[in-house]
Amino acid sequence: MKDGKKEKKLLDKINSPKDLKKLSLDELQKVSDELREFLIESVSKTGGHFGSNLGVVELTVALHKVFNTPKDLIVWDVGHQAYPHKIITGRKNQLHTIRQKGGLAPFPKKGESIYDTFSVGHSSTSISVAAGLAVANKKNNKQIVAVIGDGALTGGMALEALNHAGDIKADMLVILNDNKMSISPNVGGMGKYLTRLISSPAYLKLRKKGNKILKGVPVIQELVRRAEVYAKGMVTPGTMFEELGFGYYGPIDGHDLKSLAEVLENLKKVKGPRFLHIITKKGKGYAPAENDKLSLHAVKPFSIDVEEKVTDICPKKLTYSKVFSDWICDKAQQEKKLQAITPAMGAGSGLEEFSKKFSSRYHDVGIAEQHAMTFAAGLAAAGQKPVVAIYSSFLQRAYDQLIHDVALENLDVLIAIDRAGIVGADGATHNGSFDLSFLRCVPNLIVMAPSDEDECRDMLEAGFEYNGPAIVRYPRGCTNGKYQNKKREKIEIGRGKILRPGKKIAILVFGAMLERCAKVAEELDTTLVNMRFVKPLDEKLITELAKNHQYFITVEDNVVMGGAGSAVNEFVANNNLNVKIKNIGLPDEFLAHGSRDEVLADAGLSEEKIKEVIEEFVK
Ligand SMILES: Cc1ncc(C[n+]2csc(CCOP(=O)(O)OP(=O)(O)O)c2C)c(N)n1
Repeated sequence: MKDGKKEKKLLDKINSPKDLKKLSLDELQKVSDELREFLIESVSKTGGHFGSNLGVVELTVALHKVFNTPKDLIVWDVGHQAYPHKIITGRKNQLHTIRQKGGLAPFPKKGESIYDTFSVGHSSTSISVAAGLAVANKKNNKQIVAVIGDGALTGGMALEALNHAGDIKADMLVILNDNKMSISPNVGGMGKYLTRLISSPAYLKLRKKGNKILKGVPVIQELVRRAEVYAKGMVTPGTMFEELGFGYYGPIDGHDLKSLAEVLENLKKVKGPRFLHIITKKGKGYAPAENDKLSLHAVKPFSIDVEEKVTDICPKKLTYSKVFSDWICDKAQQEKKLQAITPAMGAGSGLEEFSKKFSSRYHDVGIAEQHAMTFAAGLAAAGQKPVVAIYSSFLQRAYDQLIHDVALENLDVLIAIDRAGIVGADGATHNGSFDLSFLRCVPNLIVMAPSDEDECRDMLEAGFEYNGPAIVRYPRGCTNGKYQNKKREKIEIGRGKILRPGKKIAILVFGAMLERCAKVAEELDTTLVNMRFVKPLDEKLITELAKNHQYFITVEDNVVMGGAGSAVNEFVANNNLNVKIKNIGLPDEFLAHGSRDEVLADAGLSEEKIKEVIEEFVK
């Protein structure tokens, strides 16, 4: 405070990266500190991604100081760490709207800002995108930078891209932000390799010499010398990246702003594929996030002063993930061949307890959905009983593996799909809007959609006992709150259930929209059917219903195109059944972020909208 007035913050004067250019390194350090403070304050009120953003504050400031954005192109991998980037690129005053309806997108989004080079959300894409941009940069007048985490580097795509970009000598810089964490601690040989790089005596020796790079004189000669040294294979650090065709630099401290700025400035002058390894701390600057990196990867609103953990998002009800967690722990007790697989989403998928109780049968394979699926196929081929826990939108990555390696061989794999349908705040990249469409056309699969938690558990059981590939797809978040550990029901494969008899109209519901449809059915006095199976479809039930109903209304939280309702349409048309059909489901568009209920309502899946559509249709 000066003269009783609040001192004006430097950060308040940063409305675009241009404003950073005029500042000294000391001032930039001050901007970083203020940015971190602002971030903590803002995310504590809104919730959102947290630890990763705290970890890249200095890197983001240095990048925008050194590079000439938006002409130079920065591609963020996943993009969950792009809040500081949003703040510096003119969106500070909107940060409080992030992830909310009409507010800033959860990840970089092309239409949102000229500084957002590419829309992201899914992992391990940045090096491919950057390679494409580099090849297209014919005038060679732009700097292209990909920023990728050590978690994202475990994704196959990232490695495929390194392999290619090095080979074609793409003029680009890859910055590896190594914090030893994915959402959970990072897994696998790549992480161990990176650790070895940092701690090897050869590296430590080289680092002393390499300090010259930081001093910058004579920069180019030094870099050329190092490149020659590497080329001759005389030093080990960086070997893998060097072998792939990248000049490897680092590791350096990613919180040391001055060094970062100098190294980036120097690397700007080097041509070809460059790989800079920086070391950061996830959660940097907020002790609870530093200490509990997993829980504070993404947060609900919280009180800054209280060291609280992220509590269950459904305090009074269970989440579907918890239902899965309970089921799989119970089942693993009885069934020793059960093996659980997650592509880096153990906590989110409800496998934390399993990982502690059955560690030898728990497989976090890294951010590697394709491998997760085919690894499960291998286990099943050897007589094990694999359960792949996967988010709907990430399953998109493993589609060929599901078809070619699991379904074609009719292997006994249970796929538990979490976050099916609308996810809410994570938005379009994370919505599980397509799974029913892309799954129901695959031979040998059975596809179940539970309408509540009891059914979810019973279906998991049925899918596990079924001898072949089985899918159970359930939504994000809270269940209906009825889980009573009631007597378990044996789910009959391919059979739906009439829940309420009515007149003229039958509402055929697939999955989580059942509860809202039950109210509509009551109000309009319609028949209500819990279809349970998208595949095999209960054709017998549909044939029976067609005899005494004029109208079918199908409801699902999947795109209408090719979805569960389409399966009913096909059956009705092919069998010349005398009913008129209306399909209610998600529209043919990418639905933006908002709360789950807001997005569902906008898509026409609120009780009111469903009722309105039915009334209009049967008028
Ligand atoms: C294809 C895909 N799988 C899983 C995820 C979920 N996910 C988001 S961030 C993240 C961890 C990324 O770790 P890292 O790249 O090391 O970044 P950090 O969070 O440590 O900064 C994961 C698994 C995703 N976004 N995309």
